[in-house]
Amino acid sequence: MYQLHYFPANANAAPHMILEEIGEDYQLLLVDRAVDAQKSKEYLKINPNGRIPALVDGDLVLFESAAIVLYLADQHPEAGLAPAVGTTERAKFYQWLTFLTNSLQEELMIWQYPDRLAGTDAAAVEIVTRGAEARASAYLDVIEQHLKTNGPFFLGDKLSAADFYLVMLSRWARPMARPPRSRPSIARLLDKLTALASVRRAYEREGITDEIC
Ligand SMILES: N[C@@H](CCC(=O)N[C@@H](CS)C(=O)NCC(=O)O)C(=O)O
Repeated sequence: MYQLHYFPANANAAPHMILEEIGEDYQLLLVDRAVDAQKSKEYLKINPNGRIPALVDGDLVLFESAAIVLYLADQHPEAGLAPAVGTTERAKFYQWLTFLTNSLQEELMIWQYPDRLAGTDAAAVEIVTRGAEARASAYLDVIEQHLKTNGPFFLGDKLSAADFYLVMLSRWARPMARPPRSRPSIARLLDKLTALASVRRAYEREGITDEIC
């Protein structure tokens, strides 16, 4: 049975929604950030980066949420969450999922934890925070433009794992001056996704009871 190491609404949320969408049995294992369990000796054996999430599938131990999402989508082609390998649709799917994890997610992490780059210098923290928010906002504008022309989902009419990934990041980005939902085509995608039982169940099982994003 799959085991997903998680903390509520952390980077496990996208893999978790995918697990729910697939409908396979899985076990949730809390990594309690309140006591820095992600840095414990035991957890570092699972993810040497001390970061959440990690997926265990028998002998396979995987970290990086996008890699977990891709793995699950490929293991369960019947769920139809990723286009067939070798197609142009698959290439576009790689593009958007990589853009989400590599560009938007990274900028949001800097925005949320500016001190990790700027240290204790308040002025530097302010500069890093503002810069990261501006860059994340520009990435969201690119997504909005794409969804406006080609939506409602990243791959047009076809739901894919990339759409679930945007839900996870949109929750994190809610406190931005221009939150993701202020963009109409992103809001349309988020409305469709948060209406799915799989998405609601994943957050509920993590103990999230407020509006998802
Ligand atoms: N790129 C990684 C990022 C993972 C990550 O940074 N997770 C955060 C929670 S959202 C974490 O574990 N933070 C704890 C820490 O940095 O100590 C992924 O997508 O899996």
